[in-house]
Amino acid sequence: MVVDGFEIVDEISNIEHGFSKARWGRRATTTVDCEKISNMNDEVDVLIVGAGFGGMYMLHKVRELGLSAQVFEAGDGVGGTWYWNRYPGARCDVESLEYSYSFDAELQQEWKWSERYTSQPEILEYANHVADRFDLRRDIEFSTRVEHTHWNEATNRWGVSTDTGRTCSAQFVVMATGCLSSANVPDFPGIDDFAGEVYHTGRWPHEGVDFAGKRVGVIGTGSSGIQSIPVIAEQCADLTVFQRTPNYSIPAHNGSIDSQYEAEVKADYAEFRDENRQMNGGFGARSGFHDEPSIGYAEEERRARFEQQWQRGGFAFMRAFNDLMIDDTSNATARAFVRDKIAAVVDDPETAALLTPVPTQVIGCKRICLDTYYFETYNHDHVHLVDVSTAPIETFTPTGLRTGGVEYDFDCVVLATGFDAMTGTLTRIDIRGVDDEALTDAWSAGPVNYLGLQVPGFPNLFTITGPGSPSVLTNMIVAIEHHVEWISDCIEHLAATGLSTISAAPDAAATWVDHVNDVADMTLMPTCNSWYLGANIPGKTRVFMPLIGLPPYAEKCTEVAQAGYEGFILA
Ligand code: NA7
Repeated sequence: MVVDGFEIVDEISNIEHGFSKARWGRRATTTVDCEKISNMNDEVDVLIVGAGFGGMYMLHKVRELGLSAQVFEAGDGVGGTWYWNRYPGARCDVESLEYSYSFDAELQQEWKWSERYTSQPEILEYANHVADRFDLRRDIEFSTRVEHTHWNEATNRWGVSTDTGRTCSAQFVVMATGCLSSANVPDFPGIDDFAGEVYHTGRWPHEGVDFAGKRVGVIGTGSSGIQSIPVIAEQCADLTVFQRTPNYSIPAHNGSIDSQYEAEVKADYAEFRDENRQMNGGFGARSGFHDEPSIGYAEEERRARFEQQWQRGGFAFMRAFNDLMIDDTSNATARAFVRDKIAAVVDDPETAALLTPVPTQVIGCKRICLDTYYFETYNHDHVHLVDVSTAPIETFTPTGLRTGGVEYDFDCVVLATGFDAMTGTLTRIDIRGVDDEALTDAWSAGPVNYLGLQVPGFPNLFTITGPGSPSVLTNMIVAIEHHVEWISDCIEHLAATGLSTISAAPDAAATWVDHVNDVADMTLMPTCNSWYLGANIPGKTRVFMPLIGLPPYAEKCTEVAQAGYEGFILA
């Protein structure tokens, strides 16, 4: 029986399931299946949303605490980001010996990566290995998307319902929903009329896509576009790339893993992990970081240093000097170097000019891309570049799309258009806290939070790598491990002290959001329209969401806990 939410409030408020009458009453437009609601009898200590790297480790830690846990995962397997982003060329931009769990010494010793920068299939294999090794699957319900998460003040518990009808009541909810998990599909007119195939890089079909003999359009030149374009170009008959903003990209110089280096790291993995945790982004301690400003270096010396880091590949380039993200003059020297590299690689000067960011575009302001023959790809005759910066895509047509008055025909179009980052997945769930406040209302002026871990008015709800924490500016697994361990210590503390709830104090959260933006303002990071600011989503409040600087952040979190969870309200 499906009825409107208003009509069933009395019925369901009598059921022990963690939802209050008032909460459902407010969701006047929601339809609820009564049979499913009446089956809501699962009770756990901790409900975890998402079975990516955050959710998997959280589950493991909750079990270690001796508590019960349930994970709901929308996909039919573990891996999160690496489950969904199966586009050709998908690869991690952090080196594999660093982009892996450190919490288990044996796990990190036994797993063998094949490449310096691991491909998506291998990371997914690793995620599955972890799930098997720690017997995680028995507490994960796959193909189950959480739709509602409501706080019940009477019981001090969360009620969670899903699209399958499976429901659960929990003392704690941990949102391990990932930072880049809600695909941004721009509202292109006519897209439904296009007769060909449309794929988003973040929702790639499991069976893959056969590009052989096809005319392909790719929209977007962020990391996903830059990784996939060279691979798609190898497979298809004709490729047209629609670029709104050119991007800086550094060659990854990927290859088989250097076995000597691997042996060195594994000989003292714990020390290697510690060194990386001391880095601003939690990675790259051994990538030639030069802890000096570029000021004072002669042009030739500076270029030699950039060249050395360019040859190392990847993010190492931005480690050439320590002031590249705080001093525009210094940053300008780095971007001039990359501009020259693009000009040297791309044969056609007009294409090279289009692919080159304008001189004022700060390098590193948007997350820098790592590529394998990206710029070289444009030297192939069957690869074309269309600038849509001044003439946006007007409309899709039944046979392709139109921009600048020109029609382009395709068999398929790839949207490499990114994500509603950091907040998108959370705000798409109907999350309601104290007084039935919706998270979307609490975050109408940006994601108010304390330490990126909690939102005022949403007790016992934690966000792993949430906005306000270093998250996407770090090696995500380092940030995830830090958060999971902090959250499990916190839950343990509550149990040990006989307390049942913790929630962020509003004043602490307000101060924290200011702090995150003050820190960002000391750098060049807020100078462009990046997804860190929410600037890629029309209408999204422009607030710098991640906190720059992992080591001071981790110290702050420790201090807060040691001071009896200062800034939180414990009850
Ligand atoms: P990104 O980095 O957000 O890139 C999205 C790209 O799509 C970017 O080039 C956008 O141009 C472009 N885009 C978005 N909307 C449109 C429209 N309407 N028309 C034309 N072009 C558009 O997402 P990715 O998936 O590549 O990477 C996300 C992160 O994943 C990355 O930073 C790594 O951390 C891993 P814009 O630059 O906004 O002008």
